[in-house]
Amino acid sequence: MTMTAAVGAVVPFHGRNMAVRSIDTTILDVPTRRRHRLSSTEISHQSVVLVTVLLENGVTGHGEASTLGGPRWSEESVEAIKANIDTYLAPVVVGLSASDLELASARMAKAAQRNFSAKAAVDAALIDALGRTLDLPAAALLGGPQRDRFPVIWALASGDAGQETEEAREKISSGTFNRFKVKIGFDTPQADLRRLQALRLALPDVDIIVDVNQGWSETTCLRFFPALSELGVALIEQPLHAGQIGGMVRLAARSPIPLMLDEACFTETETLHAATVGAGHVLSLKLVKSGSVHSLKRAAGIAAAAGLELYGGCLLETSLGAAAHLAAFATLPQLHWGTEQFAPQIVIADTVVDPLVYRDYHVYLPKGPGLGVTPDPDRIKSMSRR
Ligand code: MUC
Ligand code: MG
Repeated sequence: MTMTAAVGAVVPFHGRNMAVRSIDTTILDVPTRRRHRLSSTEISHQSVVLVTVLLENGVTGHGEASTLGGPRWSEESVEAIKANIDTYLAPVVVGLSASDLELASARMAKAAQRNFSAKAAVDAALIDALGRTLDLPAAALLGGPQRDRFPVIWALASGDAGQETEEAREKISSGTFNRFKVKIGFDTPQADLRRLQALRLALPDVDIIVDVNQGWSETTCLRFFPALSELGVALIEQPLHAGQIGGMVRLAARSPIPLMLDEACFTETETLHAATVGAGHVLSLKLVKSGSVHSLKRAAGIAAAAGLELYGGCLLETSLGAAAHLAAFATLPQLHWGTEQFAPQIVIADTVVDPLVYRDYHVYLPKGPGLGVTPDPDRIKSMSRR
């Protein structure tokens, strides 16, 4: 047998025959409790792609590909994710063992540029199937958990300070969330500031961070950061366009508030560059940016080595996608800012029978095998796009 033929050959793992027989995709339209606004788009329901991997041993694994409002937050839409998995990614993964995670990633990288949400969902489904076959939680397969619960952040994003105050108070009194991320950048900076002032007045003691989603110019930042600082804003996420790394470097050097990199850092290379030149102080980690849990862990390592702090990001995943993030986040040596995996609480009906648990202002890592959550067939059927 030649070396080339050996690479990727299907070798049953301990006789468990974990070869991938098929990969299926379904677009789900998941209703949300309220409108969610950000500078680039707004949604009143969340759409995701459910990825189902079936192994030769009969075990199934699931992953979730998330996007936000079509190809607006990033270039991926659910329609494109489905088409690209069906046409380009599934064919290069079928036949591999579910344990061939790095090989599957390498093949997917060759088959399609970027498309990180699509790739991450296939990766998560393989991990789920692997964990279910071996009766091990995903975090155990990824290096072992260092924490089993995470301080959790809720996003205030209706744009109406009155509604947001009420929502925040309800989260605090129910013991679910007491730290908040306010989405800004979809109104004028003056209106953003008035809204933040109203929120600070109503919620004097809570941690507030803001996410501008690339909505401000450097000049606007210079003018308005001091006011954000006076309001006690703890972190400013991606104020400038993702490509304006030079501007982020200049702002980071003089900002009174730490800056978080989000849309500017998808790949490990982008993360290395931004971290090296000093374009921010914190990195938001998301599977939709990394394309696999192993790549997310490498990005976390690069950022941490350069002195950045880490934040567990989201793209409004339901419990299925959130569980994949928590498995990866659990294994990191440090996760300084906790996580914003709040979306299982913003959807009217979750995709799984056993949604994530939110208690004592923490979200808990599921304990079961694989991702530790199980899709609800009836809900999946009712949410499936025809
Ligand atoms: C983002 O840019 O962080 C995550 C939470 C939220 O409210 O929006 C998303 C995307
Ligand atoms: Mg963001």
